[in-house]
Amino acid sequence: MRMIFDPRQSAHAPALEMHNGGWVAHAEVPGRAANIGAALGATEAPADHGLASITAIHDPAYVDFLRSAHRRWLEAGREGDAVGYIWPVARRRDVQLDRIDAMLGRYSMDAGTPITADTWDAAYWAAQSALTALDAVLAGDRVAFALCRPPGHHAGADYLGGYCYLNNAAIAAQAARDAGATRVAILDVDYHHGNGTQDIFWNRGDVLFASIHGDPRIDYPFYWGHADERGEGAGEGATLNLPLPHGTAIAPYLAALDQVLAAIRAFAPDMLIVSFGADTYEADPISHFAIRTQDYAEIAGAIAKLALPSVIVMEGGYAVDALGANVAGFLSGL
Ligand code: OKP
Ligand code: ZN
Repeated sequence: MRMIFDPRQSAHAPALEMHNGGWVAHAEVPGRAANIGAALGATEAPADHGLASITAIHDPAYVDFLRSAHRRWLEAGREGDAVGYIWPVARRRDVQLDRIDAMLGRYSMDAGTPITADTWDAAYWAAQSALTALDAVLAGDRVAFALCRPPGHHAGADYLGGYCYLNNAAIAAQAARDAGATRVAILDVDYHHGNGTQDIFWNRGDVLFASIHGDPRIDYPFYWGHADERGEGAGEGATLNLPLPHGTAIAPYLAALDQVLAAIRAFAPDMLIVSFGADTYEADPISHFAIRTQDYAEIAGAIAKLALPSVIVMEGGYAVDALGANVAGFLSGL
């Protein structure tokens, strides 16, 4: 299996995130990719597909913001990482401002996703890794792995959040459509709901978004991922959410996965994108499922039975020491 990663993805290293009322060390660390890379052996660098595949998903004004935010932060006399402290209340009129603090609010959903001097490059190359894994599958490989870091599934068309800046899975799904796939399914098995991916494809019937995740009534990202969210317009029924309770172990997890896989089969896609997070792991420091290292191959085995050309895109997983083994276990089951 080809495994794609660019060393420039490692330069992004935000210092702090707002967590439960205080600033704590950021959980989405470069060591995550290092641990995965060590477990997988050699990875290959992505090809540069340019900006067009990114702006096919993301608002160009948001992309400009991402590229310029840290410079604007420094120009405003600040130091360290750029992070917002004010957000427009939902449905507030869209005032266009270029003050960095206003822009951070306009283009973010939380205070856990700082922008460093290296964030744009890292996010750009993570997206290129996803696009290069897609190339492998379009060229006939049954499966390829993009070691995306930073992750992507919380990022919307015009907002960052949840450690995510560019939505790697959505960018790959759109590129697959543009390369001729008629229907694309995105299966999100990160612990957290992929709100950005859901938002991006909410009104579209050509991309199915199906997710199993911690119940958003009690878990981040709270405002998305409830069982009654099913898409709208042409996208009605092309969003599927299965929230599960804290403590979910492999048996009920596989039962939920069976439901989701049946929906994917019924959708009859030409291509599968998997947003894979290993934060369903029992010892994950910020999540609450009870999946064991040996379970990941079984989860992947069930997914592999779809027998679809598949791009695996890395999302979360914060138990850094076990991350490589969990990812390697998952990929072995494919
Ligand atoms: C990113 B991914 C706030 C903690 C919430 C955000 C979690 C982002 C997870 N007290 N942190 O889906 O793994
Ligand atoms: Zn997650």
